[in-house]
Amino acid sequence: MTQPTTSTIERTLILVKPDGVRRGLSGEILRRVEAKGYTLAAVELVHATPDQLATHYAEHEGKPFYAPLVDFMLSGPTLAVIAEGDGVIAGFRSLAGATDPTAAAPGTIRGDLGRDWGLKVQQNLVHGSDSPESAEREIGIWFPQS
Ligand code: IDP
Repeated sequence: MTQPTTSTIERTLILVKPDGVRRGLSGEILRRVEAKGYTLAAVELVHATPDQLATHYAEHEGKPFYAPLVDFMLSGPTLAVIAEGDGVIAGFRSLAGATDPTAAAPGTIRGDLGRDWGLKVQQNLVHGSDSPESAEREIGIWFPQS
């Protein structure tokens, strides 16, 4: 008798933020995503616009870190990636580690590669969608042609 299998193939939006691109870490970050077994479905270097960032970070508008975050995201190109795989949404967030690179666990992208920037928590190398709804919304922002 064959066991029923449950598969949760998903897609997520990953961003290598401007600090990651500037520091030449895009390849290392994508290597970790692929080594985990996820597939890269689209990769594009994007210079974000203020409108794109206002939509992407709408939930943070009004918070003290919002303006510095948007300024930072405008400071250079971002690598936008669609990754696919079983459980990739939670799986990539686990690979990324805690938001603050100083607190992120060793073994994670932010824990291994993120620098202690003092109060500049926004420079934490990567973004990953946090739910299927966010993933579809964010993919539409960064890959409007898709
Ligand atoms: P996440 O990226 O780990 O999901 P969120 O809480 O969704 O974290 O915040 C989005 C982004 O906003 C973070 O990745 C980080 O760049 C920035 N951010 C969040 N909290 C702070 C803060 O307290 N200070 C500075 N930047 C922050």
